[in-house]
Amino acid sequence: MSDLVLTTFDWVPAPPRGFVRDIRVRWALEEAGLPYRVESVPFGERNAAHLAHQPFGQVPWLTDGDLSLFESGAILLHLGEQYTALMPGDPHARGAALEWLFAALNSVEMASLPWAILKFSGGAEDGPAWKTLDDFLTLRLQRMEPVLTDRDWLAGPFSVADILMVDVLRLVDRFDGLATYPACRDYVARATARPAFTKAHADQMAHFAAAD
Ligand SMILES: N[C@@H](CCC(=O)N[C@@H](CS)C(=O)NCC(=O)O)C(=O)O
Repeated sequence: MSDLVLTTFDWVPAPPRGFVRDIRVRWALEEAGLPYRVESVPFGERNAAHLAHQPFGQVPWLTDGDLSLFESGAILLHLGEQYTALMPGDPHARGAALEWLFAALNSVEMASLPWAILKFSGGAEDGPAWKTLDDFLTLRLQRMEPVLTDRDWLAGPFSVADILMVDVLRLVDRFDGLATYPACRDYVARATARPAFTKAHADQMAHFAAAD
């Protein structure tokens, strides 16, 4: 195992705290019991060194020895490939974890993020654009609900697919968007009760609070 260093912002305003995507990486590292360090880049300035690691000037990225990886999905896939606590070894379960990892990022987050951004910004929720976004998310949640009714975790055992799907869904839950989807809500509650999530969340909150 190499030296693992997770980089996030030095500070963010209060609203996104607890939801900054470094939590996905923290959570995975905690689930696998891997030691890691956290480093910070300025929130207020995206310099060339930052862009060299994350070309969009975003966070997080993870360095694993001399390997530097951006995109939370790629980072979790990288960790999942090495640790069975994060990705099952059985080929069928592993295939399911891969499917759901991409489904979380490409099918559900694609619908949930524009919806959540509008909620965050306090944007108008009565115009045609809002209805389009709300309907798009509804289609995804209506499909997730029966999936999560008959299983605890997406791929059998808990995996990185759950970390990503839960992180995507809990942002919807933050704005009460899961009110009519009890299986989705229970799934988020079940996952966020895990000690690894609790620690990851507390550590992220403490990290940003330390810079206030
Ligand atoms: N697809 C990227 C998204 C990363 C992302 O949106 N990061 C946010 C923090 S949660 C960020 O850096 N926002 C600042 C910005 O976009 O300038 C991932 O999953 O890693």
